[in-house]
Amino acid sequence: MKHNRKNLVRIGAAVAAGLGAAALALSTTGANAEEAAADGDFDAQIIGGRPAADGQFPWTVALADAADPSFNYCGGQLIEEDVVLTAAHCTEGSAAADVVIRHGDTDIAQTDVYEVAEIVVADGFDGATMVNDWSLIKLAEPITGAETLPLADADTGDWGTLTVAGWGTTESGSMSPDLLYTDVPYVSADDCAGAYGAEFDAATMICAGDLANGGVDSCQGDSGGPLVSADGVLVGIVSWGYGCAEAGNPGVYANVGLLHGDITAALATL
Ligand code: 4AZ
Repeated sequence: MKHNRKNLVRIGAAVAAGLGAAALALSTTGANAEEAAADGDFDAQIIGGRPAADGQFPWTVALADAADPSFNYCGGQLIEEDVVLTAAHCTEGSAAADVVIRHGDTDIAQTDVYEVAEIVVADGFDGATMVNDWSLIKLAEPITGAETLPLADADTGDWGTLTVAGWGTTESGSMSPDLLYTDVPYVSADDCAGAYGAEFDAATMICAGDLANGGVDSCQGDSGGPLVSADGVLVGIVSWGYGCAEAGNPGVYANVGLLHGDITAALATL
């Protein structure tokens, strides 16, 4: 499966156009399921994941359609009691009134629904290249007492084993009702450039996955969600990749350590 990134962009556009769940289902089962099955790696899809325990990812949220809050299409994380950090491609083209935030349980059906006051998409976000793939969502009211996730404030190089979580596509080819997570090894910028050439932008992106074997990865619907280090800081935001969990095609994430200054500057304007 080569251009999962196009599916992802198409979903963003569908959501923005208010097409909702039907468009997502079509796109996911169409391109992704068929191509993954053809690749013979369909059961590799949070892919390689396990159900999260209560309280394991307490700052995790989902973005959902305000017109149909049962339709969640991206992940995100609380970085303040009233601010979510997610992927720009998850919010581009959406007005605050189009989006709600779901939080408070690993079972998506049990999460509470929160209204959005404002969306700020990263300056310099490019939906064709996924450069600067981050945005901030200010909630209408804080989720008082909610845990927040600290941001990496520098790219320290080798992060070792990282963890990614989300309600996105699983081996069944559909979104997971339960929050899943998996461990993904850090992939160096050199190795990621080897995999993706100039499509990997070392100034704004970071990669993770089992480069040699595949089998563990984020996938469609996990976008915007967290890539966290063993010591509990946000290292990356789920962004794109060719396929999901394929050997040689690691997951690509917005590089929070490198984007930290831009993110905190935008945060100060909310
Ligand atoms: C997506 O389409 C997507 N394997 C997210 C993550 C990855 C690929 C695609 C990484 O939202």
